[in-house]
Amino acid sequence: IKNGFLTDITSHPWQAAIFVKNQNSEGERFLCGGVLINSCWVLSAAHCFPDRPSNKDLKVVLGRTYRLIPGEEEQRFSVKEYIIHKEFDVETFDNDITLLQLSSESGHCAQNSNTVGTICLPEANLQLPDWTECELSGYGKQDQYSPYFSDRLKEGHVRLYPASRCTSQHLSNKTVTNNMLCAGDTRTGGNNEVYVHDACQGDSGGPLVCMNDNRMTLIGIISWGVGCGEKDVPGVYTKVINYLNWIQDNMQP
Ligand code: 4AZ
Repeated sequence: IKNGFLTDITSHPWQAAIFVKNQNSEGERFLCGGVLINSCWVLSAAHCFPDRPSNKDLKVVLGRTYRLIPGEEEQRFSVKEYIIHKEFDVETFDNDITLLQLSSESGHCAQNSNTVGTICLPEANLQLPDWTECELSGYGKQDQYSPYFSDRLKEGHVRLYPASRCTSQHLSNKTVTNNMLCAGDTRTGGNNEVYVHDACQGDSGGPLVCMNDNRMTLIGIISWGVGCGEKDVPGVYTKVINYLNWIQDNMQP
């Protein structure tokens, strides 16, 4: 997250951290964010898995505030299977969505606690007003040019852009499809002293969450952008509402 605030997992208990085993060596590296949608399933982005790692090489951690430091109440899982959307387009990032099924030696999936909880999916007809304020979270870079991911979970505050302001014209001529939505920090200051909140590399797969009917609801999955936190350039998110059937059909117990 560029700008934004350091936060605690207790404020974003649906946030997942996905790790992958290093090739030809010990240890694991941080891969992407994810979001817990029910006790056994995490949503993430398809572009997080370009090398199609074996399920056995993936780990999902819930309940962790510091990216690399085990939380006292964290829950660690293996991945039983993961399902990349069959129409994911590596060129445009259309259909940038993946489901991961959690498994553990105990046979249990995630258990609700102060640090672990599910996010609500939207109802099929949900249409939030343009400029609704929402939040994103992640362990990604704090600057486009930083070589490092954040040591600690951060959150950012952004507003939903109207579709008319979410076109390739607004995003360096990159393809924007109807499966994408834009959100950005609309504050203006007349100069560059405005600290624009935005997602950045490593936040991908994590949540864009908006309040609806007093429930925090998953509206987007962090997907791509042009730079991080540039004034008037929104981040691009997978439009979760377009995938409710895909999620239900692929999430078999
Ligand atoms: C990335 O590289 C990425 N500013 C994700 C989101 C944004 C930029 C980059 C949005 O995963």
